[in-house]
Amino acid sequence: MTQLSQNGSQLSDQVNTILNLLRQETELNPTLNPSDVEADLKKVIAPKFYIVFAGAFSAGKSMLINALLRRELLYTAEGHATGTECSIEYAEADEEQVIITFLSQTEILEQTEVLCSRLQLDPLTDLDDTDAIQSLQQACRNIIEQEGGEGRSDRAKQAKALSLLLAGYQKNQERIGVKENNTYSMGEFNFYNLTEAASYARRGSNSAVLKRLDYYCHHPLLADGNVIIDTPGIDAPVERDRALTYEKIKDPDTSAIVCVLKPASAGEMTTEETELLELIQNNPGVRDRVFYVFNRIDETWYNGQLRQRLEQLISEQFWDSDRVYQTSALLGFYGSQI
Ligand SMILES: Nc1nc2c(ncn2[C@@H]2O[C@H](COP(=O)(O)OP(=O)(O)OP(=O)(O)O)[C@@H](O)[C@H]2O)c(=O)[nH]1
Ligand SMILES: [Mg+2]
Repeated sequence: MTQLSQNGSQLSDQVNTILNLLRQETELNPTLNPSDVEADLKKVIAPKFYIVFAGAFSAGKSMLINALLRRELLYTAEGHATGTECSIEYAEADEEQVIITFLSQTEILEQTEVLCSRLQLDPLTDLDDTDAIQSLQQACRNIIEQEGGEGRSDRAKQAKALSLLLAGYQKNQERIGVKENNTYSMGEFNFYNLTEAASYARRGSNSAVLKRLDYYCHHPLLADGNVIIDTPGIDAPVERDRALTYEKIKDPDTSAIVCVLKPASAGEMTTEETELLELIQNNPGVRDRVFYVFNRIDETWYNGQLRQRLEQLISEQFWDSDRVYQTSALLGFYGSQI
């Protein structure tokens, strides 16, 4: 390990010397971009292994991560819980931290535009126009009422998403940059620990205006460059969430995907889960890096019918995979706390 880091620091010194020379003599190689070289160098001397947890809402992605880290870090709840991408990297025990990144005003306006056009509402042109925001909020309430509740139809879900986005902007206005993605440390929020930040970012109006959360957490599992990525459910009410997970799955930097599935609790795959599996199975670059985790297995212990349906599903659809696991994140987590 010492030998490796010595070699790494020598390599880094040498590459930086060459980069400095190149910066002085730009004519030598005008096509070389020093920041690309620096990024490549970082990958060589301190490689990161990105492990993405993906799946439907309430499958137990966040609970499984909490169980693995043996602490109550991420926010978990029935219903849609995780509202934004969370990455978890290693930190020394006294250097734990969370960095919270906000969307910019431009990105928020783009999202309101998309939602207004789907809902056939007049678009918002200025985020500081409080009258226009109030009338949009009223329009959202009317749509949700007409549709019979928040989760009753796509239209109601979109109205809810728009309403949360507008409320999130008004609540966090002073933190949001015009074009920049402003970042804040947990100290700037007066959070005492990582869990308080996780709770602030749970799905709701705050998460609607967040771009990502970066946790720096002390746990041996994260040492040596392992980075865990928690994602919102692929069937979350905000469409950008599914796009985000799909992008992560296709990203060549992703080392492994933990696909957390919930048929043990639901009895069958949802449409979104089937789509996710098809995406993975039709993509040979990804297929070999996937682990299928059937979570909530405890729910089948006292329900013979659920047990039978799960066994049938696994034997029919996953017979050719040797990376199928059955687990209970809930029991794993509580077990770790004893
Ligand atoms: N019975 C049982 N409940 C579980 C298990 N794992 C998670 N849960 C519960 O299921 C609910 C959802 O868990 P989460 O970890 O928030 O699920 P998620 O996949 O992160 O959901 P989103 O963040 O909404 O995408 C929580 O109330 C958990 O306590 C399990 O193995 N068994
Ligand atoms: Mg979650």
